[in-house]
Parts: sequence; C-alpha cells; structure tokens
Amino acid sequence: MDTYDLITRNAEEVVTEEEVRELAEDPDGKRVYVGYEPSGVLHLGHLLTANKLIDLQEAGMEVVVLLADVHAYLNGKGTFEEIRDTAEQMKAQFIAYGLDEESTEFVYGSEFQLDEEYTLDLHELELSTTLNRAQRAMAEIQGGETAKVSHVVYPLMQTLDIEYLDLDLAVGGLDQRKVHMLAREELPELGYDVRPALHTPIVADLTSGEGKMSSSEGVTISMEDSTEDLEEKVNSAFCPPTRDPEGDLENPVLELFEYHVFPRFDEIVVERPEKYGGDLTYEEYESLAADLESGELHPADAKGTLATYLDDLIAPGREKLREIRD
Ligand code: IYR
Repeated sequence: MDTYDLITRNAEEVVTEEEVRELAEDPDGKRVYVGYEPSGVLHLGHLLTANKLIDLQEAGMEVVVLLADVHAYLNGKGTFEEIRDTAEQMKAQFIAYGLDEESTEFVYGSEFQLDEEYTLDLHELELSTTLNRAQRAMAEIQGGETAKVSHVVYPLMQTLDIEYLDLDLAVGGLDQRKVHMLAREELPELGYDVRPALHTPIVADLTSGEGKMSSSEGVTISMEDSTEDLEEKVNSAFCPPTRDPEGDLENPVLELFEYHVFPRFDEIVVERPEKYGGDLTYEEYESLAADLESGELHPADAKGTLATYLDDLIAPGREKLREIRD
C-alpha cells in the first residue's frame, strides 16, 4: 500500500488532502497524536483511533498519546487522583493492544498544560474566541449536559495541545472535528502553524445500527468483556445484508470488520462445515461485504467470525486489566 493510502485508510475525513499528501512524502519522524480522556477500560471507540496510530507508526511517524487528565477533569470525570489512576490503566491496555511501547510517547496533559506560557496562551485564546464558537466545538464531545465554563475552556486547551506537543498531524474521531477546525482558525492568530487533521468514523450502535456506539448509551464492546459477553453482544447485533440498509441505518457488523478486524489481520477465515460449503477466506473487506450481500456468507457465520477475531484483539488487554486489578 502506498504511504498516503496507509495514512488515510479508513479515515472518514482528511483535512486537507493536500497537506496530508505533503506529510506522506516524508513521514519519517513526523509527530502525530490522539488525545484520550483517561478511562479505566478501553472500548472499541478507543481502539478505532489506536488502529490509525498503528498505521501511522508503520508509516514511520512518531506517535504521541495524550492522556488528557486535565481535560477529563474539566469534563467532570472525577478527582485528579482518580483520573491519574485510570490513565495508568489505559496506557497499559494500549500497549497490550499493540501500540509499540518503545516508540510511543505517552504524555499526561498536566505535564505541560499548567505551565505559565501555556496558561497565558490559553487566556489569549479565551479573548479571541466567542462563547458560541467554543460551545459548538464542544457539543459533540461533552454529550449534552449544561455547559459549564470548564466546557468552553476544554476545546481551547485542545487547540493549544497541537502546538505545545509540537505535532505535525492531529487524529481523532469525527466528534473531534469541530475542535480541530477551531484550532486551524485560531492557532495562526497566536502566530502558530496550521496543522492537518484526520478523522476516523464513528461506528453505529451494535443492536440498532443507528447513531453511534458509545459506552454511555447502548452496547459497546470493551476490554472488560469475556469471550462469552462478546459472543452474546455480537450475536444480537443488527446485521442486514447490505452496508447501507436504508435511511440513516448502518450495518455495525460490517463496520467492525472494516475498521477493526481487516486492518489488524492479513486474512480472515470463516469456518464452516463442509456441508455448508466449507471455510471461506478473505483478504479484503470488500469481498466479505460482497459475499454477505449475495447470500454466500450467512449473517450468523459473519457474526461468529467477527466475535472470534474481536476476542483475539481484546484478549491481551483483558489479561492486562486482570493483572492490574488482582
Ligand atoms: N476531546 C478528546 C480528548 C482530548 C483529545 C485531544 I486530540 C486533546 O488535545 C485533548 C483532549 C475526547 O473527547 O476524549
């Protein structure tokens, strides 16, 4: 795969293609990051951006994972001490999942976000950004409750992180896009460079195929799930034959194959008894999707296979969590 394709595969949005093409010409040592509000247990949402980081590591880039403790605090996720604790667990699970321990830089937000220079830049951004703009940037991240002052400070700090971590590229789920757009507008106002961004898709809710899969609503798959939990969840997933059934619905089973399984395995084997046609082997997502649509692949076989591969991906992190908790 060519470097640009590797960098951008499975990205829902590239801002801007031209800037990312330029990066792809000389990716070695370029710095890229994702920031996460620390959470004790990783779920598929975290793993989707982690897959992108693994692609970028493979492309030769330097990966920074921001353990956004101050952001989590501003978003009401607990006391500083609790947040720090969960951040350590999060880091251990990312490494178990496959981020390279040697070359990945894990940084706590509080290591630089409380410095004087950062704080003064933050105040400058507070002066130049309207309340309305900051609230809009935050709306999708914060998920609905009444905005506190902390909720408008949050996106401004996320803007500054891109400069203070000396990054060449910002990565996040589509829910981060408005913050990255704000950053592209505001950083030059402070005399800093504009950076490109890549946004990963948001996977639909497993059982309904609507909206987004999230830990706060509906069903998500996490490092805490046992093999049986996982099978049960995947077996009850919505799985029509096509990718875009109708209206705003999605096929979450196909989405999970595309964004979670195919990027991490060279081939996928669907095991079937001879009397049902024997095993099927796929090297790319498109062939599996085509077989599901034509009826060659039965949804029940697709789900069983999905559960097996997801279980493989989750097993090392699940093991790590057990170790930490014991
Ligand atoms: N807003 C993210 C967390 C976060 C991301 C980045 I990139 C930062 O620089 C800081 C925080 C979330 O929704 O989890």
